[in-house]
Amino acid sequence: MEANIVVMGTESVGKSAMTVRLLTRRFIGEYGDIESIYSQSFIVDGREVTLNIWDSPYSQDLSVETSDFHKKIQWADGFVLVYSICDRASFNAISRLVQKIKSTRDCFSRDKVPIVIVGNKKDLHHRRTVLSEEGRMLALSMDCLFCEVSAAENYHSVVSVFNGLVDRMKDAKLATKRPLRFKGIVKSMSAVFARRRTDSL
Ligand SMILES: Nc1nc2c(ncn2[C@@H]2O[C@H](COP(=O)(O)OP(=O)(O)OP(=O)(O)O)[C@@H](O)[C@H]2O)c(=O)[nH]1
Ligand SMILES: [Mg+2]
Repeated sequence: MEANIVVMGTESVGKSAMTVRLLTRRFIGEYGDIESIYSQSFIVDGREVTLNIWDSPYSQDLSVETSDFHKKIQWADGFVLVYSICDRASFNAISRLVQKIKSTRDCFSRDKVPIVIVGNKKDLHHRRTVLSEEGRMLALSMDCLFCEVSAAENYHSVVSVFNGLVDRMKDAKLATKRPLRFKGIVKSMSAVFARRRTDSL
């Protein structure tokens, strides 16, 4: 069983921090400009589950119909769209990104697209410029999940983002009555991560 997840959002919102936190439980502070697809396998109920997570630095080209953007959209089973609660522009970019993903996906399939919108850097509450309620309302209006997290301070909140997304991906497959690729994944990703794993980082 395998699921492809793309992490997107504008510059320095914490895409790499969240990805690395999920895969290693650690927050290392600086992440550079590395573009990677990280694959991590877990043994769940005796079966192997692999999450392939594509993390890349923000590129202005997202606004253009680039082949790279299309490649990502086609490849993904689900999307993690990140903004920073201290960066209004990063929040404003999210709705356009959702629209672009949905319109691009419509060309390929009629499936409901599993998306989670994430407000990161919750620990910087004294610098907050985007209210929780704004994030929640945006997600509701675009039929996406919503979470606020701190990749810097909280591992479990990051796990819950991916946990929610995996649930959504399962629902999407069920709704379209396509073969269920995620059958057997336990509800709690914390339980998954507590088990034996093969790190690729
Ligand atoms: N305080 C705080 N800082 C964070 C958090 N997450 C990330 N950062 C910091 O924000 C900066 C950018 O984090 P990255 O993970 O590199 O951001 P990114 O979205 O991957 O950026 P690009 O790859 O350049 O697009 C780094 O200095 C991180 O240490 C968080 O939850 N809280
Ligand atoms: Mg990055």
